[in-house]
This record gives sequence, structure tokens and C-alpha cells, in this order.
Amino acid sequence: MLICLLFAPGILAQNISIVPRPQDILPGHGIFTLEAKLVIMVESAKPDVADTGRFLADALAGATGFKPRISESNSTQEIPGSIFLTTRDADPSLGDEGYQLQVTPQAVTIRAPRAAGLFYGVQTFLQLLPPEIYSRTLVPGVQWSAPAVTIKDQPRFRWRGIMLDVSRHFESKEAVLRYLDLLAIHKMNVFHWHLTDDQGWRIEIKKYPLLTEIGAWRDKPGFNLDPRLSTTFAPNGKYGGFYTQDDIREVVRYAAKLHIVVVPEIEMPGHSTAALAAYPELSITGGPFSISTSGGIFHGVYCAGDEKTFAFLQDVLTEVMDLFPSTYIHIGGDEVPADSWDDARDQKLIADQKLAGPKQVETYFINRISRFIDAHGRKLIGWDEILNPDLAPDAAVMSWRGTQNGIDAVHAGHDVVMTPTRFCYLDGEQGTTTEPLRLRGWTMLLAKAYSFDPVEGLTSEQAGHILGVQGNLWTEYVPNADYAQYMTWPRAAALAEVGWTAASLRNFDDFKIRAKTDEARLDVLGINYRPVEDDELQNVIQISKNDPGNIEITQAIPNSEIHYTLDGSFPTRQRPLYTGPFSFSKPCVDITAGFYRPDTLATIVISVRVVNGRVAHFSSTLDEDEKAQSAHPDDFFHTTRNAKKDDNILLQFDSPQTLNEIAVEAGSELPNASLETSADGKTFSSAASFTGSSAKAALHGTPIRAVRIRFTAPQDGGVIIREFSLK
Ligand code: TNX
Repeated sequence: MLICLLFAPGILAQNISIVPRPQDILPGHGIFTLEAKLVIMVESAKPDVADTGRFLADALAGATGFKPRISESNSTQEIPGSIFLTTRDADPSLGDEGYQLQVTPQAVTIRAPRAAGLFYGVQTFLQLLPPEIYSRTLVPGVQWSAPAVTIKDQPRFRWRGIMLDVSRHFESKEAVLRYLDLLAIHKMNVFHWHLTDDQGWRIEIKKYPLLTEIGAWRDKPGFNLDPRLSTTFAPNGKYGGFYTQDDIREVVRYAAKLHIVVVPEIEMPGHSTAALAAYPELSITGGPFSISTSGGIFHGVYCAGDEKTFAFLQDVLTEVMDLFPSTYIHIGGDEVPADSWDDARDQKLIADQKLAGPKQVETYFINRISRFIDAHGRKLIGWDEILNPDLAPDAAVMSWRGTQNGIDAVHAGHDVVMTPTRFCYLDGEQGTTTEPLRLRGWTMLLAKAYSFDPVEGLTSEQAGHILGVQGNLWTEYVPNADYAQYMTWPRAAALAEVGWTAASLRNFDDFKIRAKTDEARLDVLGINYRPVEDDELQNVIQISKNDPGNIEITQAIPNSEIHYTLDGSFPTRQRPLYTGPFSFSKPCVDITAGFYRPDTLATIVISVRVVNGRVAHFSSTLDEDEKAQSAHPDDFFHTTRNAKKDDNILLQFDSPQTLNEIAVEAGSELPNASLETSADGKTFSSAASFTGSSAKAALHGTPIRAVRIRFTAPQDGGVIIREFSLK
């Protein structure tokens, strides 16, 4: 009976809470206790095994205070009283990254064909210990023991990546190193470093010093964000920063110790305004360019019809390849405006090369760079716009505009990394009703990330071309490293499990339980994450129970200091401190509260909309779409997306509300929309239709749980709702 319980599908044995979930777990009897005399035995004459042993010794020493001695052994068997790391007699079918971990009360043995597998065995072992093990300083009073268990484990995919955009907002080298630590804990093995874009060039290139002298700095942080949220200013007040080549080498070396490959991205031919601000002669127009302080798609595109451009890019890539040993070099390739290359030099190129038009210039550009990268023994990788019939067979594609481009690339024989916006974009909001709308304007929930299957729609043979999965953190609205952590965790942990764990073993409910233990680890590490329990967070901003008409904010995080805003802007520590229930007179406000723990900058941000004194949970099917625009500050709702039949904009109340009237004022005529109400929050009936741009329904005091605007037929040209008022 007990055995059945332990092996109930999807549920891990008690005390074992490993993220990502391992392949096979067989719980044993008893515990292995760390003691001061602990020795880490490593297979003799294997420097990379010894490295992993030292990594483990350091990891254990921080919190426990006893630093294990490292000693070599030729044995193939477990060694009593020790933790033994060896490649001997390892099952070759475990592959490059798999491992076997055995914990008994007497000894711990980690066996793997390769050092990467041993490293992952070590990561799993650390997760068997109390979360305090991650402390870098002594933690007294903890029983340092791991439950007896046998684990056999290997990853589903070989590319388990996270991309960090350091162009839109810069992060210090130290912040990047801390970010890597977290990836390693979750067995992620690729750090895709987005180093250049319109808003900043972040890598020192010796031959072109202006790239960082000019290209790394902009006048202000921009993006309509409060500049006080940003941290990386130069003494002259400019915003930005860059990594020296020594910094880069340090990061690459550090990552390698964590078995993480750093894939650099140098954007071309578009998203290149920062480079062109430094070297405008490489552009189509000749410039001048100023470094962008907002997001979008710009005309900062390299001239393809001038050899100077290729000489420059080849020089840059030569220095990049010297710094980064990765097989893949990412060259961007996304979002080139369709009307680029309209100048004489590019027109001549089009004529000389008999190209059909601008799209073919892009193809010519990418394939030429690809040949250069290939000639240096590396492979090109780029965003899915690079896919073209002549793309070098060994070039890989990152599918971001959905998965179909990736599937097409697989059909054409390319390797593919799946990173579709809907499942993998860490810049999307983490709650449907609980984050400031203007961060992005669409959601990418934890459950959504967890549900992703990178090989859906492919045969097993085709699936072999899927290298793996990657989460992308674009940082237009991520002003500092603390906030980057908040946006990354726990969704990156969900993606780590998508990348590592067999599909048949994935179970979101079980993941959420383990994610709580993972939170405890992040707490010890001082990482700013978004707590998992979405449901509990819904009701922290509510109408005051004792004092109707007032708004009351309760603690989302125990003992936190609460700061709030009423215009949806980010509640920094400089904004009003919440001291008790308050009221306000505007009919529609976005109350945004930040809960600050003493030890981190920000820990969670929650936003709710209060419409005429009622807390309404707002959601919209139009908001979910990846192309939806951020909400306009003066409008209730604003999107440039076309509405499909049944798209809707919904307000839900926690309890039935007695209302007399609902009125909506739209920004344009909405002939195909109807105003609907629901008594139970589930079934809706029509209350009014639109006349021109407005709709009004008299309700005569009927209690309702929800109101929505629903499109009864498609509507083009976007939707703006100026007022949504309840009386
Ligand atoms: C699209 S994803 C972009 C980025 C933006 C991102 C914001 C991709 C290849 N290009 O430049 O930062 O959307 O979500």
C-alpha cells in the first residue's frame, strides 16, 4: 500500500522536492547526514570530475561551515562515509547530461558518463538537502541530511535556455553571474545573451571603440518608466553600460563551470540603431541616429549594398567568436522593416544580385553572414525570420512567432529551438488581474509556460530536430536586476521542467507543490521571485470590510512594507506608504501595490481595477494576444488588435454587486458589440447593444457577478474603451 502511495503517478515522495522533476525516483530507507568529517571522493586523474567535487565542497561549506576534504579514488563502488563522484561503470545510455544518484544512510554516489551529468547529480543532491544549504553564510541549527533515494535521470532536450536582453535595460556583470547560478540550479544549460539592440550596444569591441563609447549610453532610461527604478547610470547622468572583454571572459568561464554555454547575440540587419549611432556610415540613410529610449521596430538597419557593412560585421563577429566558444552564434535577424534598403547602393545590390526585393536582401544578408560563421567552424542561429530556402542546412532557427515557423524549419531540415511568445515570453504579465497593465499588456501565466510541449505537431523523427526550449526575458519594462528575477522565477523553473522532464511525468499540481520548496531555496538565495499561489493573491486589494467605500490592502507577503499608486504606475518605495484603508473619488482607478520585504528591492506587485468603488477583476481575450498593445494611460482598455467573434472584455466581482446602471463609452463605433451581464459569473445574457460608440443598460438593482462587452461578429481596427462605469 505504501509503495502504491509513493508511486502514485505524478506525485513525488515526501521530502523529495526536486525541480525540474527527475526521471526515476526510488525512495529508500533512512537519511544520509552531513558531518564535519565528510570527504568528497572523486575519480582519480579526472580534472573535470575533481572540478565538480570542488563545486560541491564549496556549495556545502557555505551554510554548514564544514568544508569537505576532496580525495581521489579508483574505486567503482560506493565509499562509506563519503560522497563519491565517478564516471566509472556509468550507464552509457544516460548520455552527456544524465546521471545516477544513490543516497543511503552510509554514503552518496553520483555516477554519470560525463562531467555535466555529475554536475546535475550534484544539483539534485543539493535539492535533497534543506533549502538553507543555498546560504552563502553559516546557518546554525539545521539538520543537514538528505533522504535515502536512488535517482536515475536525464534531460528530455539538450537546449534548455534562457535569453536575457541587456540592451533595453543593462544588468551588471555581478547580476548576470547571480542569474547564471539560478539557471544551473534548475539544470538549464544555455544562457542566450542579447547584447545589442536599438537601445544599447553592450559588448566591448576593440576595433570599434565607439560602439560602447557612444552605443552603450542613452540620454535616459526611457520606456515611460520611473528613472528611479533604474540603477546603471554613468557619472554624467547617461543611462546604460557595457561589458569589457575581460568581463565577458569572466562570465563565459563562470558559466562553463556551471555547464552553461553562453550564446551571444549580435543583432543584424535590423534592431541596430545603437551600432549605427556610433557608425552612421554603415546605415542606409547615413544617419544621424540617436539611441532609442522606447520600444518597437526602428529603421536602424545596416546598408546591405556597401561592403563596409560586411567588413565591419565580420570584424565584430571575429572578436565575438574569440570571446565565446559556443557552437552557435546568434545574429538576430528579426523584425526588419519591410521598406528598408530603398537607397541607391541597396537598389544596385538588388539589380546586381537579381534579388526580387527587400525580403531577398534580408536573405542575402543572413546567408552571407552564415557563410562567414560557418567558415570559422561555428553555426548560425537566428530568430525565425531568417528561414529561407537557401539558408545553410546547419543554421538553426529560434521559433518565436508561434511554433509554425519552427515546424516549417524542421521540415526544411534545420535544427530548431522553440520559444513561442505565448508560452515562453517572460516579459508577459504573470497574473490576469494582478500586475500593472502597462508592463506589457498580455499575460504569460505560470500554468501556460508549464503546459508547453515543444514537439507538438511533429513526428518523432522530426522531433529530433527540436534542440529544446528557451524562455526569453525582454527588458523594455524590466528596469533592474531585481525585477528581472521577479519576471524570471518561477516561470523559468516551469520552462526548465518543460526542457528536462519527460512529458509523461509532468503534472502542474505536483509542480506547484515542488515550486513552494523552490521558493524556499530562492528565499535563502535572496532572489526576488513572484510567489506561486495566484489564487491567494487575488484578494489582497479589496473593499474594506469594516468600512465600505474604502479600499483595504492586506499583506501578500508577511511583514512586508506596502507602497501603492492609483494611476497604475510602478509602486516604488518612494510612492505613498500604505498605512490603512483609504478612499478616493475617481470613478476608475488602477490600484497598484508593491510588497517590499526588508531584504529585497521588490517582491511582488499587484494591481486591481476599481470601477465606481467596486473591485473588479479585469480580463480580456483581446489582452491575451501576443500582439495586443499596452493599455493607454487614459483609457480603460486599448488595443490595436482586430476582434474576433466572441472576443470580450470582462469585469468580474468577488461577490454579487447590486447595480442600477452600466454605461460604456467606446473610442469608435462598435456595431458588433453587446453589453452583457451575468448573475452567476458564468452564463451571460444581453443587457444592451451599442448605439454608435455607447451602450447603456438599466439594471434596476439586480445583483450581478460579472459584466462584459462581447463581440458578436468580427470587428477590425482595434478597440478602445474610454469609460466603463457602474452605478
Ligand atoms: C519582439 S522576439 C522582439 C523583441 C522585443 C519583444 C518584446 C523578437 C525576436 N523580437 O525585440 O523585445 O518582442 O516582447
